[in-house]
Amino acid sequence: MNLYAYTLPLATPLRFAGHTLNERRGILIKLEQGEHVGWGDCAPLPGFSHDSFEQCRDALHALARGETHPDTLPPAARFALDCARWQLNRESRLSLPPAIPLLVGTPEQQLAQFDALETPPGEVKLKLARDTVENEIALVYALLARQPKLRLRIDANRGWDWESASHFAASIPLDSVRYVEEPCADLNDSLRLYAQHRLPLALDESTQVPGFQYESLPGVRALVLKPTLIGSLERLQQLIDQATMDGVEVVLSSAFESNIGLTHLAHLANALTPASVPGLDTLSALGADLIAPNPWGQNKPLITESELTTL
Ligand code: OSB
Ligand code: MG
Repeated sequence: MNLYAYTLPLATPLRFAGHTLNERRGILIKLEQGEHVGWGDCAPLPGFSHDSFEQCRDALHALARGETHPDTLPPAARFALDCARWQLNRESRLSLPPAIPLLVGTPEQQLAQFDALETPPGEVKLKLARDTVENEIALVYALLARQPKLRLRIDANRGWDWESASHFAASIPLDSVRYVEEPCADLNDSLRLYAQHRLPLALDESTQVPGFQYESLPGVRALVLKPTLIGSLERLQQLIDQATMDGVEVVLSSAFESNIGLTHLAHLANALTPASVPGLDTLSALGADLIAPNPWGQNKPLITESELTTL
């Protein structure tokens, strides 16, 4: 096993829960077995992940020295190891899943990003609960005026209080909403949005609390699962099985991994959640590719293996 540290420039800074990121740091794992090579990307996201770069680095060093078991790795490190092993054992061509454009920033910026899309998408993901509710309701209507059949995945990242969320839910056409991810800080408030307004819900942050167990909740249409935050692919598969058996969709989602991690996520979505379209529109934020050009055709400078720092 070889370990490399990488740092990728960000086109614009990323902000999560008070953290401002000006660059994206991560670790690449390289496994070799005969002719076969498997790469894995360990990229915990500061402000969102519960594990850190340093924790993952120390745990992977301990693993390389044979001092620890994969089961004890932090999630991002375990995800990288499992992907590298997965790639070692199967070399397959990637068919790219359809894109769900991720709109970010102020309502004006999100609208401008939508207008700049080359092909009008059937579905987009909006990041809301960042501006006034009135401005965000206006954004929804502006998008629907441009494309009446547009379906919305909305992510509030727990940013609304009950009054704001409730006002939002009562003011928009609900048949345009596929789901709202984590509207309120309190899960009971989110569940109440379905009970009172029939707002369809999705869970993201709620699935990342340590010891999370799948349970059936009225109004929850989807689990948005980020393999970088879950870690073990076996555990990911278990959650997918439990949700699917309960009629709840699983949408795999990225967290600004490098092209290496994001390519694994596309493979995983094809293999594990073939009936749903994953949310992977995070590559354009990153200023370079690692090891090989990304399969999305985004043109970026390439950082080769020999240019990476051995960890
Ligand atoms: O909350 O879903 C989130 C990316 C990084 C951190 C958190 C989130 C995201 C995304 C990824 O929204 C894109 C997607 O899910 O479509
Ligand atoms: Mg989310």
